[in-house]
Amino acid sequence: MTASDEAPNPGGSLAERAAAVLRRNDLGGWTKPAPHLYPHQWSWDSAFIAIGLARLDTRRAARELATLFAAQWATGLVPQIVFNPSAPAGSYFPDPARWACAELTSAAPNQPQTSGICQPPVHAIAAHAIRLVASQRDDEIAADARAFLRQIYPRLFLWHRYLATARDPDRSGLVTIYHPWESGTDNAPRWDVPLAAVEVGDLPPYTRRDLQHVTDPGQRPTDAEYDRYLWLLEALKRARYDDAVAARSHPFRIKDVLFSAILVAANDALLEIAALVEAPVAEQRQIADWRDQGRRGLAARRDATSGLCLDYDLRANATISTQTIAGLAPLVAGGLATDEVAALAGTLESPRFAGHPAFRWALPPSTSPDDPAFDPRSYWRGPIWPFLTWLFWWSLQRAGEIARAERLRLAALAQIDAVGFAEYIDPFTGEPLGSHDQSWTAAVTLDWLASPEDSASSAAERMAGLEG
Ligand code: 2M8
Repeated sequence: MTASDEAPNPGGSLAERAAAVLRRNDLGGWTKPAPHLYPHQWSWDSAFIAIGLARLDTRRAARELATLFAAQWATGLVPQIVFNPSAPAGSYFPDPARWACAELTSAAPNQPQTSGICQPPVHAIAAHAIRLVASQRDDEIAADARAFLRQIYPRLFLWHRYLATARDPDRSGLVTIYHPWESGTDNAPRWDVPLAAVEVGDLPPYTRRDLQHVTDPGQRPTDAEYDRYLWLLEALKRARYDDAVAARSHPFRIKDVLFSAILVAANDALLEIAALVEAPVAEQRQIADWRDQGRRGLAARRDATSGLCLDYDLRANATISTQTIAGLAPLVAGGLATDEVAALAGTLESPRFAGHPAFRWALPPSTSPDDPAFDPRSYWRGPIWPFLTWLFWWSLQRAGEIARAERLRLAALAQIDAVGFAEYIDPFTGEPLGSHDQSWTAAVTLDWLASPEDSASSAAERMAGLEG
């Protein structure tokens, strides 16, 4: 066990253990990502958590998203963190006082307090998943899910409009991020070069809180990275979180292909939701335009030599040439020709990613072992993240690659059964790293166990007694 806090070790089936993790991390209406390391509500964690919760209780899953969207900014931004006022003092940094959002912009809510950046928009995908599961339950549950979609749709539309406009003033189809934390893949090698170009000025002092929750600091970002993270935060504060100002002068401005691909897939989901709630036709057309523009933007970022889709550094006017899982982003966006799907899925399964001969399970690592910056134990620089495996499993299914998707699902379930609900995992040794009992790991496990590919009887057996 590398995490400093002992992992509880309850018995029971995998599904029971996964449900127990979500129950323990449930703070009433929302779920913390991990027992100690992350004591607040995180945006994209909650979306994946809702997908898993839907398998237990679709109303509770809907509430997870509704709680998050109650903190949406007037601009449409859905904040990366919604702060928990009851979190133990000093348990996480940066705290609300450091962000000072409501003091600096009227776009931020006074309550609840939030951070001033965002994360990938998985939410429409989650809302749509809730509806799908609910439609297989009784009439009352299905009706509640439809009511939830009617309530959340305008907020999702505002969120996507924010990303397609304020975060893409040139209408490139690609979203600009202002901070590695916005990508969700915080210390991935793709941010090394642009982060090195950020000159840290007079930084107010701070104490890292994340290191108290892991035994080995090597599993977390370095102090040099944290200084830059905090400096970028100060830069956003100086801009008063104004997108127009940040778009001109912020020292970290990247067209993030994975974020953008998730928005494309989320626009597909939002389009289905829009039809279900009978949204105005003009809005439905707008969503389809955003989606198509996104696909064109991603196609323009494909690198013929590596076959990967590459991020673009707007400040340096340069392509970021690294080999990470984000390079396979077009698979997530969908809408590809059959040969393009086959090429990307082939790369996913090749020794450059999941097919490395020394990997314990054939699962995609966050960074390719071929990248010079690959590190199998350091956070986003190599370890396997089960929720990301889920995203590629889901994408392969959407692309009709059922056999490949099934191979991923079975390997991922075998991995989680062996190591528990770890935040991330060393691809060679299978050692669980970061936090134990990570909520989104438990959530995707529940979804995998209940997915149609699980043989009807064993799925029913595993899920028996879990539904609320
Ligand atoms: C990690 O990021 C946070 C900052 O957002 C951190 O390191 O403190 C990332 O893995 C991110 O993707 C995730 O949403 C968050 C909570 O699980 O932790």
